[in-house]
Amino acid sequence: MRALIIIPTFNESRNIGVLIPWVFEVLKEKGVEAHILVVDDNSPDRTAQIVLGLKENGFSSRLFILLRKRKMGLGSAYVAGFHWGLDRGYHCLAQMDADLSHNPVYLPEMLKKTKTHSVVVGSRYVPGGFIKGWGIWRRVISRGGSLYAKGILSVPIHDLTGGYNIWTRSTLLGINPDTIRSEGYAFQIEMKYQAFKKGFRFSEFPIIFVDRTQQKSKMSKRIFIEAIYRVWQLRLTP
Ligand SMILES: Nc1nc2c(ncn2[C@@H]2O[C@H](COP(=O)(O)OP(=O)(O)O)[C@@H](O)[C@H]2O)c(=O)[nH]1
Ligand SMILES: [Mg+2]
Repeated sequence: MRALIIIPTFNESRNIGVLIPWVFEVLKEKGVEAHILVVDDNSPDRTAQIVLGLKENGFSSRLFILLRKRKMGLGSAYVAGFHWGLDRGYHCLAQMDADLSHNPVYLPEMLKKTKTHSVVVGSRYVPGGFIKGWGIWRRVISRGGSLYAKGILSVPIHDLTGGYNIWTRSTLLGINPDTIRSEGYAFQIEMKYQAFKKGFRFSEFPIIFVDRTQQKSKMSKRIFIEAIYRVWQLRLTP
């Protein structure tokens, strides 16, 4: 199986150097072969230089970086990453955050599930799933956001806003990522909704999500508001 793990970064210099070797270590332990693509938006904290340093020091054939000129949003970073992977023939395309919230230990099992499912969702909101370290407001926004989107869009997926997911190649080709309009967190909702509408099979895999301890979240009021109206836009678009 040829798998690509896509990690979008903006100012993750204190996280990315820990995450990349950790991912490769977990994969090696379980005998899974996968590559990593970092999509960096010219982070001022020199995240890209750290990735390039790792590439030169042992990971040259397995680690890749897509450099973009400026911060263009999470959604477009993923779309660029998906194209990069589809063009190169990967069969499974995973997405995960750089900030160590998404524990790589789940990757081998999640990848295995793509043999029987088109989309594997790392889920905080199924039995066994959990959030560590978030205050009440962040919990309410995330849980409320998933329930809000789930209710309006009538989809049976519990974690619609999460960003730790794996897509099979045929699912991505079926959705066509170019048609996704959301820029921020709504991107996760929109992708899952389009896959559900097209009849792709989902598996929700319980994950323990741990809040970042280094550097800042890029969640903003604008991104939050986008998610609120996008859900209605999706519902009202035939
Ligand atoms: N390339 C790129 N990555 C981004 C952008 N915005 C956020 N990210 C990355 O997307 C991931 C999720 O963002 P984060 O701020 O942790 O979101 P939160 O977990 O919801 O607070 C992290 O790896 C960020 O570095 C962006 O505009 N461009
Ligand atoms: Mg995060």
